[in-house]
Amino acid sequence: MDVNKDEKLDFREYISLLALRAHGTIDQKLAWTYNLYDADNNGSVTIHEVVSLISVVQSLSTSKRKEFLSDNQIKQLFDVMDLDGDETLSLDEFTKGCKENPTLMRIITDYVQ
Ligand SMILES: [Ca+2]
Ligand SMILES: [Ca+2]
Repeated sequence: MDVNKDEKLDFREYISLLALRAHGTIDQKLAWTYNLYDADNNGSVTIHEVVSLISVVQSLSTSKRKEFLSDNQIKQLFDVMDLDGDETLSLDEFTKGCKENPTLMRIITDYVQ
């Protein structure tokens, strides 16, 4: 995954992804995934960032195993995770939301499983 936003997966990113997949804890994986969702790196994740990342992942996906979500379903999941209702997800909300919802966790962390 393209951590440094240069639109290609460089060797270092690839190695860190492999290491994470092999040795990362759930919290590390979720923190890494959260950074991926935070496209503008401002430390919070908006519904637009979630929708755009999930659509990219879904459009790239060729696997039948992956689940496809409509924008509306994504919005519902987002609202469930947004505990304080400020329309953005903090890392804490993101981590909690994923842990409490195994289906969501599977969709959201699919790249790091
Ligand atoms: Ca952001
Ligand atoms: Ca929030």
